[in-house]
Amino acid sequence: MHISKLTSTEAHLPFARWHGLPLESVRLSAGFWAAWQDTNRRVTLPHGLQMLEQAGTLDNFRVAAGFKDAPYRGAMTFHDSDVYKWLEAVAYELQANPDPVLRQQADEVIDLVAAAQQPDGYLNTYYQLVEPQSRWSDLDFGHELYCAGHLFEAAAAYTRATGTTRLLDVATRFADLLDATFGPGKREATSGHPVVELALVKLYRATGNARYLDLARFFVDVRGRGVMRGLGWLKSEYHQDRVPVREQDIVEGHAVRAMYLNAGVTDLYLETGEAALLAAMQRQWRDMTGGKMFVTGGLGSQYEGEAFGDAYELPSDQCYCETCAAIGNVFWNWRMLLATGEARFADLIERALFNGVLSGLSAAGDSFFYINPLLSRGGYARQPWYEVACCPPNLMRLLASLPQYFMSHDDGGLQVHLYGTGTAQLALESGQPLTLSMQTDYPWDGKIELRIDEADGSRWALRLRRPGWCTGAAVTVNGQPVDAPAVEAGYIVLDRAWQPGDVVQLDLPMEPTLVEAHPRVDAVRDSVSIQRGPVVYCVEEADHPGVNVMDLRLDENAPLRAVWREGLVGRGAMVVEASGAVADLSAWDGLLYRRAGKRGDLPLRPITLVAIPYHAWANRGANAMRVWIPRA
Ligand code: FUB
Ligand code: ZN
Repeated sequence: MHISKLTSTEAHLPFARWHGLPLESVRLSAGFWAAWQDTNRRVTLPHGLQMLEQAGTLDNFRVAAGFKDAPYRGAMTFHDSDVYKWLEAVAYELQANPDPVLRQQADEVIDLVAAAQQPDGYLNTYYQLVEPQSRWSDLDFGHELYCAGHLFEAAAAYTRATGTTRLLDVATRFADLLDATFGPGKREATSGHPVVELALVKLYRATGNARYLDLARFFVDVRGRGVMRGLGWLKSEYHQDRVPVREQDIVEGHAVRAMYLNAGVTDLYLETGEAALLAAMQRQWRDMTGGKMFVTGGLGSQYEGEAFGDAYELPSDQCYCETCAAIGNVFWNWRMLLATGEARFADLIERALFNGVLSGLSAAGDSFFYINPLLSRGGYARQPWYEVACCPPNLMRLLASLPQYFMSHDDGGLQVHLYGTGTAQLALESGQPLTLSMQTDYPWDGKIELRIDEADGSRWALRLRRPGWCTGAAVTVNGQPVDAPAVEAGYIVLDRAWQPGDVVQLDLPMEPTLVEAHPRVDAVRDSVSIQRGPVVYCVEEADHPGVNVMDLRLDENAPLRAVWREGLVGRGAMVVEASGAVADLSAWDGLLYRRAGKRGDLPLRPITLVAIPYHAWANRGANAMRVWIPRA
């Protein structure tokens, strides 16, 4: 199918199997994600601006611009990136919902950023204010290229949203300085924290300047010489610098760094078609999903280095699971999906979004988790902001740009990856509009209705993702069951001449199920977690008063019941009730170890377990919580 007037940054990538749609063409109007987007718009974005002010992050730009005389605020070299991510989030928001107040606020911030830039294009308020003689002296940890990357992403998004180039001009001046400084025969080194790679690709797409793509490729090529310092017991692998990108087989080191690098490497594949890059990505993906990913889509098993651990090292309590790592997982998998057209990547996007990403944000939208454990003994609460505030504005930009992950297209038709109530409005090359609406209560209900509102009657394939968690998907077109529909790479393919008024109904049965982990995952052996559709559940203290949730057991043979709980954490949610028990540990009083008794000799008191969506935990106080529950 030929869709015209595509201006998305992902449109028509030379080596993409599928192409992204312009952000503004897909709109979520009601239901689960629309409510989160609304909270992001009304609460989280304004809160972010207030926090950037309070933390002194904006003042750093005022001081660097000479508007104010004060010391640099913050303990890190990379606070500038929080401003850039906020601006990027605002750009996506403005693209969908022009808002003069928000626009004015963002323009004022952009004025500050522009005023802080040095005449040669350099921009980093930490180095300008604290170590002016030390530019590019600590690429491993200085984060100058990291901040530059976030600036480039914001600039590309803001220009697309508003048509103004003020921020883009700042970005290209800085990128030109990078181009003059780094490269073959120049400084042959790269950043200890990736992101500049994917950002330069975005800048290339926004400007058409191929030097930015070349520089992205250089930063990928120069990586992997084992020269970076590492952190703690992690050596250069902490920075993904142990082996060259094309030879890497495993995910290792700092999880956010790994995800951002892989997103950039996949971008490079999408532009160049270099098979070795995609092959390395496929190997890493298998390593990650085969042994190093939490059931929530969270990443990072170790506090030390916020890093991936060994295969099957997936501790529920001491895991890291930084919100940014789950978001990075979405970024990378989106690019893998565009590159391959395989549903397993969209499945993973969905897993991360509903679970390990969303747990990072409170239901009210104004406090955040940085670390997302799968087990808490209590006392762990979201914070309004952090000294290292990378996660909050990352959530803001992801939520504001969420519709772009719902659909894609190719010459043969449209693909639907995520489900939610809303519309897609596209212009076909015939000049006719193509309008689709989707109606669903997903993720609480698996029934999805898609209606073709406007079409030109041409033949094309509508592909609907059949989620990996789903067995027995059923589909009808205009009320007629489609028996044994064609399924390709995880997508149900409906290939026909579509007419206005055509209705597709997809039914994804959504029974609560128990999930177990590979037997080598020591930390959760003999335990199960509850999942319903894409949503991972947990048990929280608030629903089991007077009971220590660490003593809960689940009866795997009893049925699970999904029950709608009105008003749960504000919006209401489907909870899952299960039969289980509380273990009586009185025989253990005063003991930590003892001669082993018989398996199952603990007295058990029956109880009904109430499991809530994992993403909704810790909204009723700093409760104890666990995702994995020992079997009774
Ligand atoms: O180093 C920049 C960001 O801060 C990382 O991505 C996060 O893990 C946090 O350490
Ligand atoms: Zn973060």
